[in-house]
Amino acid sequence: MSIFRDRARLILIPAFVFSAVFVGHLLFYKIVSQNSSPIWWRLYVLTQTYLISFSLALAFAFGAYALIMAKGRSGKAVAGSAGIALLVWFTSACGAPLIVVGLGLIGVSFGADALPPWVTTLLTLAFISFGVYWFHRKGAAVCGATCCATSTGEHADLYKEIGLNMEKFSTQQCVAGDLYKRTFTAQQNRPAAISYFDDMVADIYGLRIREIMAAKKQGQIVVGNFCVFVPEELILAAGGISIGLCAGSQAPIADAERVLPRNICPLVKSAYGYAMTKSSPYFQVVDFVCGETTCDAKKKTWELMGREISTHVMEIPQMKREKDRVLWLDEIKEFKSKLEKLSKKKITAESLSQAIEIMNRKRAALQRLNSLRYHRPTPISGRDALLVEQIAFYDDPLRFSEKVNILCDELEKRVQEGIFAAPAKAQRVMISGSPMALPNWKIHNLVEEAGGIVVNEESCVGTRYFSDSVSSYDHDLELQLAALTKRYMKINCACFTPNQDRIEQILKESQASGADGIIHYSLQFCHTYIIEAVRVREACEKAGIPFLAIESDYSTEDIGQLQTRIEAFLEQIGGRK
Ligand code: BJ8
Repeated sequence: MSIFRDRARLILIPAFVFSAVFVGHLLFYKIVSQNSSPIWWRLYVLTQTYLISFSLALAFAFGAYALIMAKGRSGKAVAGSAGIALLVWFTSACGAPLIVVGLGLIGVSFGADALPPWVTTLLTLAFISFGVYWFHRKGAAVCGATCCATSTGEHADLYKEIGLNMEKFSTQQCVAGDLYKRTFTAQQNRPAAISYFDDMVADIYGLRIREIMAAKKQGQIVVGNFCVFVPEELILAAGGISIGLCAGSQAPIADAERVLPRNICPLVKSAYGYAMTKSSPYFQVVDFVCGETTCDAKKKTWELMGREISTHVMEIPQMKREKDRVLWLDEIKEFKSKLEKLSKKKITAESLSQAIEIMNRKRAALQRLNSLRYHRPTPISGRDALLVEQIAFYDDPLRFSEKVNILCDELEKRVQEGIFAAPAKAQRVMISGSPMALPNWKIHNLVEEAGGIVVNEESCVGTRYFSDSVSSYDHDLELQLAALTKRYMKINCACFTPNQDRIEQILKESQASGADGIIHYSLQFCHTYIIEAVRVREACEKAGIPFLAIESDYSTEDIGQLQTRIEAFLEQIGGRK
């Protein structure tokens, strides 16, 4: 009877504490979701992480205490139990250590009947260690806690080596982790092959950075860039690694605004904030960054960026005449020389041909994924497709292409089996405009939470990045450089004038993707896209395509207002069908 009572206590006390925390957590979420201020979200993430962890550990301590006292065990056993509870709390600051505590409880429960306290303690410790390890390695993507203290701890040696500002980094990643959880894991019926990309995001500041550091030690150079105009082929041909450094996070903006004016585009502020606070592992591992002159915000920021990191600037023409093509070819050649000097490697026709082949393969995989989205109904959500497109800027290009093709194989099968990401009646939306750098998932989230589905991005994380291939010309370097120039000059960024090609491209993609309407997305203060939206609207009106122009930053402040506008837009599209 007494054993039964003790065991009941063991279960009931933790269950009661856990339920109380769970209900409190839901109430808090309710308050926070109605109040979108970033401070509230930050508070929510912090309490979620620490309160739940601490409460579960406390529950564990109660249970263990109750059991050990009931069995007449020594004070040492009780102290051991409390110590374990603290360890659970300390090591599982991930926010969801239920499995860890569960294993610990089983250890105590079984051990206490037959074994001496020190064996029980050791067993429990082993269970907990295994639980923490398992949870962190396999479960991080599930909980979305890219931020967790354990993750930071696991790579502490690496971060020390690259001189990362740990204080800034930890707080910034906690916010991103929670955002990831809300955006992706809430979705139903995701393709299994998306798990590679989930895992990649979950450890985006860990394994990939380790890989890059290992490559650097072998003599490879690492080049950061901010624009799809920078020819990645040349970086690869010089034996280098190319990393997209455009930033989509609100977290470093407050720091950036201590230097930069507030009224410039958040992409620039976010990237500069990471560089100046040394809080992004990617900025810490690059040998130099390559900026460009697409807009005023960027070109003036490079002057300041140069104080933090070695910076090379490419002059991107603003028109597409023959003399502009000549200028761009010249810029490409200068970039090539810069890479050769740094890498101490000559770029040859052969190495460039291989690099062109790698990039073409990557583009073909992304094109394949995009064309699968055009199926009605679509087999993959816009959020998942966007995630893949964003990871394209970080991952190893060959491995990335292989994983995208595996995903496409699965999607083709889903289409045959009739498994889709949204019902056929869901409103299909194409997003056009400014790039959405990781972790900017705001608009996709709002559209898909409101019942629509995003089927295409006419942007630099979308079709502008992977639309055209480069002709290879195996043995002639000059012809290869001319082919690169030609391919990159086809990118229709709003920085060009006139830019009729972009308008035509938008209409073409809208038709191909079967979009029911277009949302034109401009980053706040991005004058080129905001102004060009006028012409896109006119073209859409003429073609009878429903159109909505949105201007937004990375904060959560306009979410309520955007939600209302997007819901009304989807209703408008729905009514026309
Ligand atoms: S080719 S879109 S990646 S410049 S930074 S222009 S959003 S104000 S990013 Fe871009 Fe190259 Fe063009 Fe593409 Fe506007 Fe911000 Fe400037 Fe921007």
